[in-house]
Amino acid sequence: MSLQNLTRRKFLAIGSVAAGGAALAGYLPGRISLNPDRQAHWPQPTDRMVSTVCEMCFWRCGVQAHLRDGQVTALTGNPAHPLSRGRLCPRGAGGIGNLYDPDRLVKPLIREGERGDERFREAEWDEALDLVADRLQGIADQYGPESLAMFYHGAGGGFFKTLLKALGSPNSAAPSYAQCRGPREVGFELTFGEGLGSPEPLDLAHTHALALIGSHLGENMHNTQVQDFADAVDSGCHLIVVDPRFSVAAGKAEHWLAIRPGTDLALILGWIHLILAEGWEQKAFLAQNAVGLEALRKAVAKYTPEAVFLETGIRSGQLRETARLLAKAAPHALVHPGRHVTWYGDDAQRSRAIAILNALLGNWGQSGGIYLPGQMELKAFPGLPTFPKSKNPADRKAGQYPFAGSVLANGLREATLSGEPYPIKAWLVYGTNLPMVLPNPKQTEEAIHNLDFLVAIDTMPAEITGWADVVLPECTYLERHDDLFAPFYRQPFLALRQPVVDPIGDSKPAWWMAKQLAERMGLGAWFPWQDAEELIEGRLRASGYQDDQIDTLFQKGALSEQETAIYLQDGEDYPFATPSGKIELYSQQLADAGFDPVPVYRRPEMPGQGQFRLLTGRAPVHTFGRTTNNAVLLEHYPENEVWVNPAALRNLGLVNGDRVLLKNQDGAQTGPIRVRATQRIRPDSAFMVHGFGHKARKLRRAVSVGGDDNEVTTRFQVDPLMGGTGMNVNFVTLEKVEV
Ligand code: MGD
Ligand code: SF4
Repeated sequence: MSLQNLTRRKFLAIGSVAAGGAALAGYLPGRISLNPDRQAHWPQPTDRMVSTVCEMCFWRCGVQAHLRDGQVTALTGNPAHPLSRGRLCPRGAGGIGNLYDPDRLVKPLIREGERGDERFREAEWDEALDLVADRLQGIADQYGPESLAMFYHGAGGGFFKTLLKALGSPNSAAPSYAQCRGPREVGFELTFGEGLGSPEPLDLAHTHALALIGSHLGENMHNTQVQDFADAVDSGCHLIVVDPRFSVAAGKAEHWLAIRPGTDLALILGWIHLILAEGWEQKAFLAQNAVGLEALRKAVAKYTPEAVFLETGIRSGQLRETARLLAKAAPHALVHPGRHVTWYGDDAQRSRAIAILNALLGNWGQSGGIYLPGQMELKAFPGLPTFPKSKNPADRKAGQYPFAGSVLANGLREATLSGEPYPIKAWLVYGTNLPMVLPNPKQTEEAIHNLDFLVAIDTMPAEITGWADVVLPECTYLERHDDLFAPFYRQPFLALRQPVVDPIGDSKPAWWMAKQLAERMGLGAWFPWQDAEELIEGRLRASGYQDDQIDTLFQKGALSEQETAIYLQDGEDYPFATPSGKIELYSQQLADAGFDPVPVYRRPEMPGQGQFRLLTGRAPVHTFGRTTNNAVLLEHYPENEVWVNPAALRNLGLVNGDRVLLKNQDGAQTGPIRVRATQRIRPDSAFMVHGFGHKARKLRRAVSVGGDDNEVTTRFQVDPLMGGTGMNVNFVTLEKVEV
C-alpha cells in the first residue's frame, strides 16, 4: 500500500458534519421547543457559552455549550482544554442528541411486572430512595455488606463506589477493565512497572514510524489521539497497520498486514526475533535500563520469519521490511499498545510482547515514543473518615488471576451465579448496560435471577434498566456536576464538569443520589458536603489552589500547567517500578507465579469450514450502545452491517444488502443484520460494529436496528494472568432472512 495523503482537516471532517446539532431540529421532544430552522443551531458569536466536560465517551474532552433562550443549540470544542484543543469528535458534537432524547428516563421507576418485562410505575424520589436504602441495608444486615456488588462505567460511578466502600463492600467493578483495557495495563506493568492509563501517554504526533495492531484509530475515535495521528501521517510517519480488515487507518498505511486473526502474538515475537537477530535493538538504552535480554533472545529464536509466515500469513519480506522501518526510526518509533485488547485470552501476554518490542525500540521517555506524563495536585475533600475493613473481593478464588489490578466484572457475575466465595445478593448498576457488555448474556440473565435486588442508575431505558427492581434516572452530563478530573497527561490539567442547563424532568445527578442513600443508611459522614460545588471547592482549596485559579476553572472549564519534562535526558536514569528496578524483558515475577516469563505464542482454535471468526469494532460516530438511540448520530451511521468478503458470500449465494442472522457455534443468534460485501476483509472473518441490535423496547430509535454481537459472544477465553475475557473466539455462519 502506498502512503495516501491524509490531511488533518480531511481526517476530522466528519466532526463538522455532525457539529452544532444542526441535524437535531426534527427530533426534539415535545417539551423542548427549538427553532425548526436548522441554521438556527449553528454556533453564533452572540451565544452564551458554558464550559464543561464531554461524557459521550471516556476520553473526556472539554466542551463549550452554546446557549440561546435557555437551550443548548450547539456543542463545540473548548480551546482551553488540552484534550479537545478547540475540537470535538462527531459524538461530542452530537451530545445534544442525548440531552434532548425524548426516550430519556425522567422519573424514578419501581418494577411492576416480572424482572425483564420492562413494566414499571413512576415514583417520587423519596419513595424510590427509601426503598433502595431499605433493601440494600436489609441485604447487608442479612448476608454481610460484601453481598452488595456494583458495576459502573463513567464519572458518577465514583460516588456509588464510595457508598459501597463506606458500607464495607469491596465489590465494585468496571467492565472497562476485564472487558477492555485491563490486559494492556497488566502487560505494561509487568514490563515497565506501570500501566498506561487514559489518555495513553503516546507521543503520536512526533513519531517517525508507527505500528497499529488492531487499533482502528479514526474509527475508534478518541479526539486528541486522532488529531495527533493525523499530524503524524501529515508529517510523513511510516505507518504499519496490522488488521484482518482494511480499516480506515490501513487506507493511510505504507504497509497493511492482513493478518490471520488470533496470530498477532506470533507476529510480534517474530518482529522481536528479527530485531535482535539483526542487532537493530537500541543497545545503549537496553544496557542501561533493561534486564533479561539474553533470555529474551533465546526464547524468541524459534519465531523465524518462515515460522511466523505459517501462522500469520504475513510474508517474510514484509515482516523484515516493517521490522526494519520501526528499528530505523527508533527511538522515535512506536508500537501502539491498543485499548480494547480482550481478544483471545492471551491478551496480557500479547500486551507484554508489545511492551517488550517498544523497549527494544528504546522509546520510553523519548519524542515519538512513550512520554512521561504529569498530573496536577488534587487532594481529597478534607476530614473524610477511613473506610471500614472489608473482605477480599468475590471476583476470584484465592490465588486465581494473580496479576489482576482491579475487580473483575465477569468475576462478580460468576460469584453471583455460584454463591462462591460468598453470596452476592444485590447489584447496583451505574451507567453500564450489562446485557450487551458481559460475554455470554444468558449467564448475566441467570445471575440477575439469583439476586434479591437490582437497582439501575441510567439516563436511558437501556436493557439493564428493564431487569431492575428500581430505576433511578440520572440527568445527562450537560445537566450536572461530577467530581473533578485530574488525569496524567503531557500538559497536566484539571477539568470541571458543570451543569449547562437544568435537568429535564425529575432526573438527578449521581452525587445527589449517592448522598441521599448514604444519609438514609447512616453513612452520611462520607458525604459531608452540601452539594457538588462544595465538594469541588473543598478539594481545590485543600490542594492549595487560589481564588483566581478556581475562578478560571469555573469560567474556562480547565486549568492547566505548562508541559513538564516529558522526555528523558540523554543517559538519564528512570526508576522503573518493577522488582528489579529495570525494564523486565524476562519476568521473574511471571516465572515464580508459574507463567511464561517471556510470552509464548499458542495457536488459537480456527474457524471450521463455512464459519467466520467474528470480529467487532467501533464506528466514529458511536460509543458502544450508549449512542445508538441518538437521533443526530444515527443520521450519520444509522445501522451496523456485517462485513464479509464477496468470495465467501458467493459460496453462500448471498449478495450485498441481504439481511442475515449470524448464528454461532453454540446455536446463539443475532437479530437480522445487513450484509456488506467488501474486499476489505479476509474471507475467514466477519466484522461488525458493537452497540447495535438493542432489545429494550423503550429505546424507540434503537430497538431491533442492526445486530448485537454480544448475542453471539457466548464463548470467551479467560486470561490466566488477570481474568480478562477474550471475546474474539466465536465463529458464526450466515443465514439469509427473507424480508
Ligand atoms: P456504554 O454502552 O457506553 O458502555 O460498555 P458499557 O459500559 O455498557 O453505556 C452503558 C450505559 O450507560 C447505557 O445504558 C447508557 O444509557 C448509560 N449512560 C450513558 N450516559 C450516562 C450517564 O451520564 N449516567 C448514567 N448513569 N448512565 C449513562 C462498554 C464496555 O463494553 C467496554 S468499555 C468495552 S471496551 C467492551 N466492548 C465490548 C465489545 O466490543 N463487544 C462486546 N460483545 N462486549 C463488549 N463489552 C465491553
Ligand atoms: Fe467526547 Fe469525542 Fe472527546 Fe469522547 S473523544 S470525550 S465523545 S469529544
